[in-house]
Amino acid sequence: MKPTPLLAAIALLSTTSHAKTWLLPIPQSVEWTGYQLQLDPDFHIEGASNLYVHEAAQRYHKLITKERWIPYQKNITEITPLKNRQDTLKTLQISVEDAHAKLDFGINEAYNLTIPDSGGKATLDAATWVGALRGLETFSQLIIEDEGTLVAHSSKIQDEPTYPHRGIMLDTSRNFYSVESILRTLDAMSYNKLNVFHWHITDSQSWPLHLEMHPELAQKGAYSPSQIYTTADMRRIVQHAQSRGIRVIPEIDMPSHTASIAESHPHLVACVNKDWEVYGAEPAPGALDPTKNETYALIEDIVSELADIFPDSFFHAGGDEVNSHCWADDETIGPYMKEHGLTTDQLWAQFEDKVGSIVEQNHKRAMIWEDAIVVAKADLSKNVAVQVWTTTPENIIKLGHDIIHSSSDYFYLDCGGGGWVQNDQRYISPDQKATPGDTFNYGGTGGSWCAPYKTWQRIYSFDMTKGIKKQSGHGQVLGGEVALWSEQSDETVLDAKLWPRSSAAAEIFWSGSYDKSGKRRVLSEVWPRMNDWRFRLLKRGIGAIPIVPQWCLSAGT
Ligand code: CP6
Repeated sequence: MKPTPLLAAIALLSTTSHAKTWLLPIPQSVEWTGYQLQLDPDFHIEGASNLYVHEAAQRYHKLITKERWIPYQKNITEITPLKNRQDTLKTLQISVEDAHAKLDFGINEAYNLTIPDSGGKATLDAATWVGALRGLETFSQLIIEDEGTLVAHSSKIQDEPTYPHRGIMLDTSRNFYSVESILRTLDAMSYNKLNVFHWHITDSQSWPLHLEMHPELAQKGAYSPSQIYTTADMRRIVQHAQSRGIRVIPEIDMPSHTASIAESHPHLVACVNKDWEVYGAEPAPGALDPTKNETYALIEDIVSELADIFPDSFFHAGGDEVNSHCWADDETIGPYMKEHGLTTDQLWAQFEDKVGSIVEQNHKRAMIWEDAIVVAKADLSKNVAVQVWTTTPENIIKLGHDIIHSSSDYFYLDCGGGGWVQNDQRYISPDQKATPGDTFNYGGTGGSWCAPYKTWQRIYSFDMTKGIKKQSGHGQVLGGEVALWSEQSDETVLDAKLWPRSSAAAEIFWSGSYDKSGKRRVLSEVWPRMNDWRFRLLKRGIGAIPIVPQWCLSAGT
């Protein structure tokens, strides 16, 4: 799969000259070889090496012939004049080295795709079946409608992801999302070569998760009986994701963000119904009681049941935003802390350590939010992967932990981040301070806590490598995730909040913030591609929002 020096040199030339293309995310190297080929009426895809490749080949065949997409940017002709169309493209031949690799962290997603200038047979060679899926997606993006016929562009593409972990986090607790809307999101993720669905299933506001071992949790904790994910729903989501090369990482946020557990287990949750501005991060404060054995028994049940439903090797155990008063003011936890001489942070660190062991006993690798390390100073196994949302990544990496970038200033798609908290004072607008009682997150006067809106350009401008030191003993950047917290989202706005902003993230996660020659990717090159991609997503049933007035497109770009 290694590029030959000659090919690499040509690829370098063609990418640095800003070849116009509509591929997104942009492959590591693209070489246009000069021809536009008509897709044969009998065009077919061969070499389905396993069920997933077979299904994907059928999906993409249908998509290619149905979508008939006409791009706004017509001319990649600037670098490769169109030639005649006498040769048709008859076949796409797929070959896969490893058709049975387990879909998991680090699976090889590399592929080589060649559409020969002579027409006939295109080839897609991939190390694994997932690589074949990624290549099929790229192939579909090379097909457009031109003057009424479907055409492909002869090209040689060598591609692989820069980062192995490329995700979207969805919060299904603050507001509920139907299974259908989640399946549609998985489809859209696969179009963007995103490969991790981080499912923040539960939080303080609702517990939409049915568990066989503890049906009372959802019975009492869900918003309604119809807003519960059954075991069958979860298996369906995992299966749909798996067949698109997407891992599903479930998150049970704890010890904080657990007021919904109190609906069924009131004695296991502290500070429920107290003043949220003192006891929590947002309305519905509540944190699991870390001093009770019963708490850990419940966690063990939850983790072991989910470990079976979700085959991925990662399990996200939350671990964010423990409030310093919640435990200290509790009538049994407070005295316990005094007796054992423990601060909130120390008790929190102990909790994280115990939960980490439970996760390990279930043969999973724990992933947690940065807070447990940054705030609680927990000294956890270096195997724990840390999701960074406020701190400088190097602070975590130097401790030996791998990280996932989720900077709230760039990657939070609903509430979060940027400019509205200054000197510990919350601001409603640049010239108006918030006063106690303003309800943040809930759209009242404090709704602007969810500002500023992160544009796709802002997301794209995140530098995945900034401040990262590569030293032995240091952790690594596994990738990134955009996060759709859902205080002000549900499925009525799902597509609009995700797309095409998540496509901007998908490109820097897959292609990297810098191109092969070390140059930062520039928005002037990206935007026409992003625009075409937005329309293509629309064609595929994804409600991606416009990025410019239509006027800009007819005025000629
Ligand atoms: N919910 C949970 C949230 C947030 C976090 N965890 C959050 C915090 C701050 C901002 C946005 C979101 N809503 N469970 C933090 C990881 Cl700005």
